[in-house]
Amino acid sequence: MSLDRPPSVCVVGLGYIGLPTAALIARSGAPVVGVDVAPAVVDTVNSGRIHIEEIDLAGLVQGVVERGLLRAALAVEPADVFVIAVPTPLGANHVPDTSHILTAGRAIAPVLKPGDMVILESTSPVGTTEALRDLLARLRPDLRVPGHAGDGADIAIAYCPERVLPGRILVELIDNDRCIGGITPRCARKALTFYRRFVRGQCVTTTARTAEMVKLTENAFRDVNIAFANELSRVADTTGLDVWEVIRLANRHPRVNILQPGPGVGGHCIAVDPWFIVHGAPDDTPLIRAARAVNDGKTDHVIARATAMIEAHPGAGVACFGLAFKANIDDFRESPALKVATHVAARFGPRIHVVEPHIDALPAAFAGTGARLCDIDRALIDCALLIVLVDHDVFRSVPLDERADKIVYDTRGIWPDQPKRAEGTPALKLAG
Ligand code: SAJ
Repeated sequence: MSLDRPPSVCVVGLGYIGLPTAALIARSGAPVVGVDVAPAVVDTVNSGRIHIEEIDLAGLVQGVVERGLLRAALAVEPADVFVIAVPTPLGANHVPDTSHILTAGRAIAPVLKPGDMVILESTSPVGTTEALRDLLARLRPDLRVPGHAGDGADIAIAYCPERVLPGRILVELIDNDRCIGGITPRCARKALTFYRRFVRGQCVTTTARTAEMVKLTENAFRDVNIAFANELSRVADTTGLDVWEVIRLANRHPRVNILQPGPGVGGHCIAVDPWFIVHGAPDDTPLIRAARAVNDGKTDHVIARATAMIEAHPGAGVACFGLAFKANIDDFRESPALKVATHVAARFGPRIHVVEPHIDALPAAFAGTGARLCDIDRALIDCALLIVLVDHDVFRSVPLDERADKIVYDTRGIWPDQPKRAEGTPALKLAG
């Protein structure tokens, strides 16, 4: 890879991270081939369109495709830099599945040449980048790989995780600091030079193993913090306290920053990544395991309280507000809200009205339950019981006069002004 002309780049995996990353690299002037296993994804991108929902991504992709800087393909092509951004799901028994990374490595190996660089971005168990290095060494014994050949290596290999939030991906890919882990310091430096093409945040170099652990640490920390908030919400349920007020006031301490309770932890990151650490150190991670159990247990707790509330008001219409795994997005992966709503729909059927602004038909999980999808205005008219499962902005905006007489189970604390009933009457507003 020469320093004067832009490197040619091959991004393997055009998902939530790969496609925005490929588009930003292309916009920096480096020609990019984006590779994906799904022909529909390849066709969509080559037509200048996108297959995922992300703010500002459609215009960016259309622009770089029209300028001939981004092209999608089904097969890996020769390039100076290869970026692997493929899924790393959890397999059975919470065992990380890195098979997609190794498949990408096998696809890259035949087209590798001296001077090339391979960067792994997928969230990975510690040691995965070295395993990728060893795979490339086995497949290409003619190439000297880093860590096996001192600084005389023919190729560079690095690990650089992303830390973006859906809905802010393009902003955060540019502005967030990047932790860049090299198999050797020379690899890290070479990767840093590459990321400087489109990253404005601080680029900090370290070892590949450290960078792998940094990514897992960030998400495991968040999971433990959320678990603490969820445990506080259960204590509040038992003691009749308002957990939202307790956390809001505790966080006024200059060194306290407790996150928010919810109906559990969803998505394909926070609920998944902690298990990568547990898998690597099963006897040393009781806290991380416990946090996972608390967060998953919170969903069961919400199901039990919602069920009790519905049973205590026979015949009343019930509105479930939200199915997505977090606010203001349309992603339902591992969504605790979806688990709660489908559970009460299976139990109470036609009484259940689902309000989810990001869809126009109920997911298949509701088939046969009799539950219906309805808009927020209809739900506020037809339903006496409101269960808030997602903190979409549109739900926050419901004024008190439209819900003052409702019985509310607010698992997200979006309506702090919801009146509390005097002792002895059914709880008007359950804590979390
Ligand atoms: N949640 C709570 N309470 C909170 C915050 C979140 O219950 O106070 C829940 C959300 O409702 C959701 C889940 O946790 O169900 C995950 O939400 P999230 O806000 O953590 O969103 P993710 O998973 O999309 O993004 C996280 C981010 N990691 C950190 O903030 C440390 C993001 O920066 C990562 O890039 C992303 O994981 C990832 O891809 O790893």
